[in-house]
Amino acid sequence: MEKLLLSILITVLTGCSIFAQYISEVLDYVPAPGQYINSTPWGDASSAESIIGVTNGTLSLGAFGGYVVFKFQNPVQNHPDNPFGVDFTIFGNSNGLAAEPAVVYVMKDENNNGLPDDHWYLLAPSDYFFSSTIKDYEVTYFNPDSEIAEDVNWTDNYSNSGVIEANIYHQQSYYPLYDLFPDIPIDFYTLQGVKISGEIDRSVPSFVKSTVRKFGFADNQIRGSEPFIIPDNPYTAEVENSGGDAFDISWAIDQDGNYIELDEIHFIKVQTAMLDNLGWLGEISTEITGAVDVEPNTNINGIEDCIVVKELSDTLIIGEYQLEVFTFSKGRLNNDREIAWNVVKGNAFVDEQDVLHIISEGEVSITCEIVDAMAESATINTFAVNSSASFNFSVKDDLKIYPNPVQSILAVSVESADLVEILDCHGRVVKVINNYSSGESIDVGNLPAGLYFARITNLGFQQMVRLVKI
Ligand SMILES: [Ca+2]
Ligand SMILES: [Ca+2]
Ligand SMILES: [Ca+2]
Ligand SMILES: [Ca+2]
Repeated sequence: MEKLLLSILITVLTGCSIFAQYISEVLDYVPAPGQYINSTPWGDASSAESIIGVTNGTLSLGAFGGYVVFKFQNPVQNHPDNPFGVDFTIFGNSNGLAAEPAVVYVMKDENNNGLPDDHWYLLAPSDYFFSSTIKDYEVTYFNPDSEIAEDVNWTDNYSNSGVIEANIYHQQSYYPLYDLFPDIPIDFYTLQGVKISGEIDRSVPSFVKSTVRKFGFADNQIRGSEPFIIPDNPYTAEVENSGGDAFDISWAIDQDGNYIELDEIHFIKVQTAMLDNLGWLGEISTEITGAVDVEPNTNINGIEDCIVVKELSDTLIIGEYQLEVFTFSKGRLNNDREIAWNVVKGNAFVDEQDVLHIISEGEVSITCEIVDAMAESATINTFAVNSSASFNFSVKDDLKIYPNPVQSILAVSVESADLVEILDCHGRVVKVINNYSSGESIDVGNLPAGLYFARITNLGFQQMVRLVKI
């Protein structure tokens, strides 16, 4: 009789799924500098504790590289019956307009000592395969030694430098204070991880937007509604079920980028993945409010294929542009799928090598879909112009060419580059420099005056910078 009662009780309890598993312990919190750091409630030592047991905590990770490590009471299962393959959800405070993406790593306690001293595996996000993603990025932040807000200087391992800008809304020091973070060196410290580049729309200064990424990032998607144990489908744009950011342990890759099989994980690390700013909103810094372990539920199904296209700048010179497109099955790269491009608006076409040819000025809107699959199509929008007069290009701040404008000799602020190309305003390559090394002179004296681009390729990472020849 007792046994029967017990089994009925268990059935009722699991049927109701009332045992949501929340974060049980935060094991490490190392923020990067940021406007919320050293202040309550988002950036002091108690902020780390605020995400335990809830979904409405307040924890800022600061700018690029800042991270938190946490665990649940029980390991998180990579259960085959979890909806959409999703094993856990992390909640942030994204409103769908200002994504502040963080990448997520998982660890299995392989040596069974209860400590996160084993291997971290990255859950490869949708943007992992873009040429602009840097997998070994390192930033060193320098303490301005000020009790009030002051710009924090940084340098990176690609010879770039910049600042985390102080703003008028947050007046405390942005560099982690020794009293609150005694483990962070006082003078400077280095954070390393995966850096992604997302487009920031600054066209309306009072309304700066950071594009929401497709899947695999924290502080990216809007939250939904309870019960939080039923996750969003990460392969659809719509916010389903709990919303927030859904993660599948099966996205884990090893150091060589190969997918690995993990049956369960014990530790999760969330790390800010962008180094950029949102105008008056300040630097991009991930916020975390909690996390929930997902439970198996075979009644919930949805599409599991997805296509991801790298966005273009919001304004482009008429010319040719290599597009980057990747297809996924259950979030794992599966690039053998047949795809189809469709120009919805504008005088343009995409060739068989996925090169976009823009013929004339105006709005350009293109979609791409997987042929013969249930998957949402991807859309890219841009605006084509044909003269420098109407061209408003925001140069990415982590790469410089100088002098600019240039009369004859220019150089690129990188230690080295596999390839530097100069393109004219029609997208034609007019000069090529292989194996560029730091300080090397590039002679453009013989080019007609006008607008050009420098395209720098290094370690598979590519960037375009506008160049004016006078
Ligand atoms: Ca899974
Ligand atoms: Ca946020
Ligand atoms: Ca361990
Ligand atoms: Ca969704």
